[in-house]
Amino acid sequence: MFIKTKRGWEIPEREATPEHVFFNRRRFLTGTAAIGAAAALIGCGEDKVAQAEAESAAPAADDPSAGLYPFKRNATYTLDRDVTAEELATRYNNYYEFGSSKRIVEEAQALPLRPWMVAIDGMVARPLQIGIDDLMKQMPLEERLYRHRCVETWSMAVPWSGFALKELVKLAEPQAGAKYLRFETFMNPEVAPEQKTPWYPWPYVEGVTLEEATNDLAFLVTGMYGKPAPKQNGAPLRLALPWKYGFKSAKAIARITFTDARPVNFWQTLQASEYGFWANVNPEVAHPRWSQAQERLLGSDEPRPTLLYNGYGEFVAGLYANLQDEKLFM
Ligand SMILES: Nc1nc2c(c(=O)[nH]1)N[C@H]1C(S)=C(S)[C@@H](COP(=O)(O)O)O[C@H]1N2
Ligand SMILES: [Mo]
Repeated sequence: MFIKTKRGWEIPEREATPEHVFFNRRRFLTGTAAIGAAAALIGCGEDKVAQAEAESAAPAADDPSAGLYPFKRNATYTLDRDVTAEELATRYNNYYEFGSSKRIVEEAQALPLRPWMVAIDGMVARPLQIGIDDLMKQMPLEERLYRHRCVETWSMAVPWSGFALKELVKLAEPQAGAKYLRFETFMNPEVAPEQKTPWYPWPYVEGVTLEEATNDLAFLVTGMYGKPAPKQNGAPLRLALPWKYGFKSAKAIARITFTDARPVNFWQTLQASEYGFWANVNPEVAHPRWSQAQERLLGSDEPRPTLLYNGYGEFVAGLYANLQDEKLFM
């Protein structure tokens, strides 16, 4: 964040990184990591950085799922805007395990994707440990065009590949008392050194209600742009909850726990006054530090109006009809 490699489509850093504003100060006071990273960048021209990223961002040639792509597109989900250029959607990321800047492509390549076990446990008929490739074999694979809206106000539109979360719920056979799903990202400080920092509540945790999880729109992502997802976008398994702010869409999921206790998510643990459990997109409910009325698509400098539920009200508004006392929009 100290050295800015400016590109036309980038949102000014002061607008684009508010999620971690509080914590950077502490990081600055306590650590020299950021200074080291900045020094490394000084010695490295933009072209070289771009080239290194291009080489490292391609899905691994030996990915055993590569032959399954592309998946058939589900025509139910259509966009009101162009699909974001792949180059932008796969180079401008939030992935705090690998750093708090938007340029973590190179760092993320350290994550090994196989073997990748997903634990499905808690209040289910039979707790399960399943490899990602076995899981994909059992799921109806499809492609969906979804909008994505980060709480920081940038947005994109992506062709995600994967399967409906409700299909995994079926596989898991939740017990009668299960009310929530809790998602946990991998924990491995050796490959994700940021996980050694004490001021973040690792591992990254997210959660939804069982009712949200079985809504048609809730999607588990394995790929994007007709290929396995690159590591920086959350391979081999991430969420896409397009009616919620982007932080709900946890990356690199290693555990899914069915529970009767509402999960406390990563950002809520850090700053409960700014980030809650529901985090549904609403242009009229401002974040405490900025307005949510508008957003900016990656690749465009034009602000455009934010949509209630990010434009997915017809699918999800009914989930919240009886929850008006909850803080649904933060
Ligand atoms: N494990 C993990 N998942 C995460 C994050 C993160 O830092 N770690 N960032 C979230 C945020 S704030 C956003 S906006 C999206 C960004 O996804 P993208 O990099 O594919 O655009 O991932 C979400 N999932
Ligand atoms: Mo975000």
